[in-house]
Amino acid sequence: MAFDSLASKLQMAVRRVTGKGRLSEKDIEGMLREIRLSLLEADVNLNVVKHFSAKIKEEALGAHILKGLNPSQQVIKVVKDNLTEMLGGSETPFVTDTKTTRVILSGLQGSGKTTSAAKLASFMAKHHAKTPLLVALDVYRPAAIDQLKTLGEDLNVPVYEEGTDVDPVIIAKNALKYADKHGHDALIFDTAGRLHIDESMIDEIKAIHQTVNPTHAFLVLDAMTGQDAVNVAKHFADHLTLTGAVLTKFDGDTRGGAALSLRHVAAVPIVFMGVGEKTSDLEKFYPERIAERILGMGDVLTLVDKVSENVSEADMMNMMEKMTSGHYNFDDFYKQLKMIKRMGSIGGLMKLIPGMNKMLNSANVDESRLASIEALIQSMTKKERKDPGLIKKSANRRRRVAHGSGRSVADLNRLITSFDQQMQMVKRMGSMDPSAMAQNPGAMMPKQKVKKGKGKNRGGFRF
Ligand SMILES: Nc1nc2c(ncn2[C@@H]2O[C@H](COP(=O)(O)OP(=O)(O)O)[C@@H](O)[C@H]2O)c(=O)[nH]1
Ligand SMILES: [Mg+2]
Repeated sequence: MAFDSLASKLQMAVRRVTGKGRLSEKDIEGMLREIRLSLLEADVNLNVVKHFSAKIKEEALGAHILKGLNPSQQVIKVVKDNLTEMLGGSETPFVTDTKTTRVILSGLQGSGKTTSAAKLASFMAKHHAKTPLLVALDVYRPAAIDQLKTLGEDLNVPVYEEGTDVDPVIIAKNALKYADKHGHDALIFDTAGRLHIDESMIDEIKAIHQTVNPTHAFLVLDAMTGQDAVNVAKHFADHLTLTGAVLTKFDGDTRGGAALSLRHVAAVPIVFMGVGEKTSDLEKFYPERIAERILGMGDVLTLVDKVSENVSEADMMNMMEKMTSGHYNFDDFYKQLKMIKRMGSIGGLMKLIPGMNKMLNSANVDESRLASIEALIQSMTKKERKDPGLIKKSANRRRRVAHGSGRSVADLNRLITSFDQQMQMVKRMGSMDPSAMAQNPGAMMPKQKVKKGKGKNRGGFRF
């Protein structure tokens, strides 16, 4: 996954200050040195590294932070905010025209233009109720037109093309007329790329821009090419009016340099990221969420999105209320497990929970253990499920439940431990309102203590 190495290094750097009640200037300096190194290793532009390192230093050394409450959490917030800023600050929305939305994609050969064109068609059909038309303007490579047609067929999106002998500017003009006549309210223009930037390519795209008057002029960049991608972007941005970038191949092991430098070197915001070869592998780019992921804070918002797709809000509120009010019981625990099951792989989901990522490294979340938990809870009496204290207090009850479910008492004890851990975690989260969480993300950082212990499952969340 993208950013893996940067993430582990930055988390290490930040850990220098976590959990400390007091911070000295030396602590901050040590952390900053490591942050600078990790960013440079991730191929982030040198000027960007210098600028942000200076900013983090200034903000982190602010008197109110070092003398204030929880200095380490505040320092982590400073790092997170600056990382978010490097990634572009606030999200750049993708708005469509009420009438006809016109998107032009440009970029070097192989950057992912044709694939992204198809992805965007699919995205607009799904999220903006558009009836898209793909337009083949790469007239230099016959294979490029075929590629677009194959993708279009899969998506059931028509492709407008006039072969390889017509000037792309004329094709663009005709495509606009065609769309008008056939009820297409979104056009995506797939243009030709070269292996290197050259004047004739820029001139051609300029002419297409003039004809199309695009709603969005996106530069498509391959995240894997790091600093090169940023240089290409700068050159394009110097000659064309770009509204944003689509950063592709985020699913690869990109070090992250392009994503972290683009905004500041080329002043181009990243609007979308490509996360795979399939036409559905396109995601909106949320700088803050990515910064949180890099710092191992989990991706609470993505989790919330996922949960809300699968669980009604009433269910969710009800559960949260129970958890924070101390009325949470085995029945609720069981219900929640079923929800998690409905949402898909627990492993993937757990990674989105703050702190869980770290714990998972040493824990094996075995989905088959879910069945074991189910059996254990089902063997409890109604009363026991409602009042977890009964089971905890009585060895007799524990033996009976374990026996009835065909599991061991150790299995049941593990279940009780994870139930308790969850209660504690939720209490911590529940005592903060969401805005406080945003103010103070450090509070959600993994607690180091959890990793201690011996043996196979040491310290992890056990099921
Ligand atoms: N893994 C991955 N591959 C991608 C992504 N976007 C494009 N590709 C692949 O990159 C290669 C070049 O893409 P293409 O769309 O033909 O680039 P173009 O020359 O700019 O039109 C193809 O093999 C694509 O499948 C992405 O987000 N992730
Ligand atoms: Mg192409």
